[in-house]
Amino acid sequence: MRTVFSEDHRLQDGRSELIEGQFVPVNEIPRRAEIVIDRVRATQLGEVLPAREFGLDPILRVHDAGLVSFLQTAWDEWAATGRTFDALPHVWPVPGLGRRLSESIDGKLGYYAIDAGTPIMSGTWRAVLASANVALTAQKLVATGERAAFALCRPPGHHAGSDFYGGYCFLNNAGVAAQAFLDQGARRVAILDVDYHHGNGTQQMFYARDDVLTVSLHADPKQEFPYFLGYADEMGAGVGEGYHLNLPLPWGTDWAHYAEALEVALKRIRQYSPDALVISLGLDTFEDDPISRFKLKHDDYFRLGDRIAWTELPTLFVMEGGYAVEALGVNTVNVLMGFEQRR
Ligand code: OKP
Ligand code: ZN
Repeated sequence: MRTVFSEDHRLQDGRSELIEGQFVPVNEIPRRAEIVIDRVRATQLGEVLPAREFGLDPILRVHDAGLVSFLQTAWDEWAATGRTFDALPHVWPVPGLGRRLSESIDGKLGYYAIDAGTPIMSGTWRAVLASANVALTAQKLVATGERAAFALCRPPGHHAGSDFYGGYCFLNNAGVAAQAFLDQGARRVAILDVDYHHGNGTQQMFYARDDVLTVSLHADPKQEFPYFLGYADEMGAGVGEGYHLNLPLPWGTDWAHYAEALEVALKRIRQYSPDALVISLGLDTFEDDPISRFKLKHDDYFRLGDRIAWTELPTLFVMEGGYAVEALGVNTVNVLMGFEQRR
């Protein structure tokens, strides 16, 4: 299959993130994308194409205009205060204490961000826009007849919702692509999120809709980020009731247990009979991932790709997480090779 990639991802290059009370060097580093594109080339997965430009319209189909304009100007507003280091929030609205949009950049950061792990710097917006354009370029390949394509997006997207960002994500690349399929004539689209973390942005974005089925396998939020959403009893709202499926799994989950939940997910997707399938492809389920606690091995990723192919759907793979950086190229391409029955 073909891969879409943009060098502009390098403009997102944060210094530190807040995890468990400490500032640590960011996990979501430029090298992640470099190691994946190197592996794509070394294995001759297929042609590598640059991203095309789509403007803001397809983004604004699923994101709030306020969030988008905030992301465009946040760095300049931050730098105007004289700060030369990455922008992070330090105070948040909680229910019962108001949620005014302050004119202060610090107020705006807390208003739109869900965590202090997602730094904004001078190149963030360009990297974020390029990542969405990577997804949209690959989406077009699938919409115009290719069985599958790989959007090598960075930064990732599944924690970004219609009007919030965080969890290393700014715009929801998979969500933008899913909406693009619908806008180009698809009647139904499914998103399957196999990242270790619950895709709270994706869930929020499509929760009250029945034209996008969202299914997620992830570490149980009672143990793991993002903590507040991703539980099994969240099944959609309004006309979207029954069109969201969470399959939370405990720390320590290995392939045998993962595969059982995957079959439940894939059967629900087949039953929905979508016109296209978008995979939020996170590889942080790997046994050596530094911030995660599942136990998948290199070869399990061939199996994952093979099971996804069983749906027989036009499939867009969208890169999400994965922080065992030296293994990330192998694990990512193993999924894509498994999908193509090449190994
Ligand atoms: C982004 B993606 C864990 C702290 C987690 C944020 C994780 C964001 C993951 N103790 N901090 O891979 O889903
Ligand atoms: Zn993740």
